[in-house]
Amino acid sequence: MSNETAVVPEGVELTDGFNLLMDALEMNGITNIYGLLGIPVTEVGRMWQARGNKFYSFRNEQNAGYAASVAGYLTKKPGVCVTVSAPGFLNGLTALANATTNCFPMILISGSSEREIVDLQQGDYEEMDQLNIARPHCKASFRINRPEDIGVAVVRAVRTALSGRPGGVYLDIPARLFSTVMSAEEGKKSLWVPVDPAPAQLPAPSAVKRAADLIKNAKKPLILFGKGAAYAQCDADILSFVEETGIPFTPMSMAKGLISDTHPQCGAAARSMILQESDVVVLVGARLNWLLAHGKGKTWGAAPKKFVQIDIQASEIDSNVPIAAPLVGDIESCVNALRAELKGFKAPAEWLNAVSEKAAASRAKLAPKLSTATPVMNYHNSLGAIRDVLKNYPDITLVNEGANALDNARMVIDQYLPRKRVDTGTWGVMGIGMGSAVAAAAETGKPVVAVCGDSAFGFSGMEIETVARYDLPVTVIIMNNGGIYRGDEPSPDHQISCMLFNPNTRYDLLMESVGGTGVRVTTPEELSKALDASIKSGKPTLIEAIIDPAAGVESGRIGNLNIVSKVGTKK
Ligand code: OXK
Ligand code: ADP
Ligand code: MG
Repeated sequence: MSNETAVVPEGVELTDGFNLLMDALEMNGITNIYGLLGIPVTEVGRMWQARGNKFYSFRNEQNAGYAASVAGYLTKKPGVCVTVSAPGFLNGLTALANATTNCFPMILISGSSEREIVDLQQGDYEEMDQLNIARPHCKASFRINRPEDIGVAVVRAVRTALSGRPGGVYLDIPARLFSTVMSAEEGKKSLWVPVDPAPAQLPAPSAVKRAADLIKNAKKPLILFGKGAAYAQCDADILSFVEETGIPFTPMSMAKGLISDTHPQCGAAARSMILQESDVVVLVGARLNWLLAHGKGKTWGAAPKKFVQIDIQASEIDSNVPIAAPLVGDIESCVNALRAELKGFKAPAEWLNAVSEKAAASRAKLAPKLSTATPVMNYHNSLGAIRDVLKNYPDITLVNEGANALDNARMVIDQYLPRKRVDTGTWGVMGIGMGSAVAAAAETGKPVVAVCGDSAFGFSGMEIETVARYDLPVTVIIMNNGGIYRGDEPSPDHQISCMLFNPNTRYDLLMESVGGTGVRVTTPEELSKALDASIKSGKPTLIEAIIDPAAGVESGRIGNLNIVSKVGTKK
């Protein structure tokens, strides 16, 4: 049988699959594992903890997986999630696919049923061909059949997750392997740490010159940062690039704070104008996908546009529109090469002034809405209150999900430091809230505030028990408008509208029931007070903010994607 190993002579010190896996993960610098335990991986959790490491135990694997992926994004090390077989694996797979889509390094490790039964489809406990099901949803899917291969498998998983474009890796471990023994000495020899698992990739000098020439000739250049730039952790180089060139910049949502939203060159509040009027756009770790209207159409205006694109993935270039100057390499190397080539260059001051003026005008226009009370709280004044409190805590991580709760918070809440915003990402996925909050608290050791729509929260709501159990400094704010998009949709006869939830749900009491603090607020003042107290307490808290059911708009800012024919809804 393929997974049997050599017979070990009597008296030789032994190790087993469980221990080798842990040795390999520890050697590779993993300290936190996120997961949900059961047959056949239960001992992974116990043994990991007994070794003095942290195991964050969740209520659903999907949330554990999101946590692992966010840990990967925040730390530039693969986040590890452990699940049981078939259903547990499938729950975790959603998060692995999401990690891969978002370019977050993550390793999903699942126990699996015995190969000989799975392969003949003879009906094992939680039988599933996990190895092949995972394959299209991640960068690589590996199965380990022999204990002496655990070392090489972990090394390959780490290198694959981190190198080039980061992403997810699946490691399949058949149940029997965990308890298969081998000589401890041979086992030790089978483990190693990869040298330089995320190698720098330098751009060709000719490509750098091509990009620099384009930028030098631009009248209205723009730098657009994506979460790849935040992930790259070369924050000081990026700030220097912006300040030396005097080019205005705007962040994609998770790149907010890579350079402070209050920086004088930040054009986030002039977004439409800069996308439309710019002539040369330097994309730094941002894809021209749906979030950027695929680089074309009215979002980008009539002015002819040339793109410089910095990305580690060569096949990303020209994905949607022609890229005039591709710069393929890692962001740190590319940005520094460009800086050297652009020495002495300054973008036209009148362009930066025009952008600053427009941004200042937009901010001034928004300001009164953020501070004006209304009979029932709305997104603007509640988020205005949150923004003002968070100004005093620039190093909290903001987690954000929902539709209106997402779009409005992205617009209203300034970010000041890199990698302090985690949101629904490339897929616009709901349910990342609690997993992300746990990971951010665990990995940064600092407070976290999660602003969630009431619908979005529901996807991972039970994890407030996880937040409370680990006593994490997490404040969850639920923007409760009683429904998806809005809470005032009329219901058909004898039915409840499919877009509504029970408006009397007491989310605050849910938190109380799991041992945290629950607060219900109806005014911006109450919200400010509760949020400030919660952050200061460092204790698990849920603030239920009652929002006007009529406050939201259909699909938030992406209503254009929600296509309905002229025929309309049949009554
Ligand atoms: C930005 N703006 C500001 C400020 N910041 N005004 C004043 N003050 C400040 N500080 C302005 C900015 O200039 C824009 O106005 C506007 O606010 C919106 O900005 P922004 O950055 O949010 O831009 P926009 O157009 O919404 O960006 C497009 C987008 C974004 C696709 C990148 O919408 C996005 O990230 N969406 C993710 C949506 C998502 O994933 N939803 C989950 C799906 S919910 P103008 O005037 O300059 O344009 C779901 O599942 O189904 O519905 C479902
Ligand atoms: P956003 O959603 O913020 O626009 P995307 O996820 O679309 O960001 O894009 C991130 C891009 O960054 C991906 O194309 C990815 O290949 C790239 N990337 C990630 N890490 C690096 C890195 N270290 N160097 C270069 N490019 C990177
Ligand atoms: Mg809602």
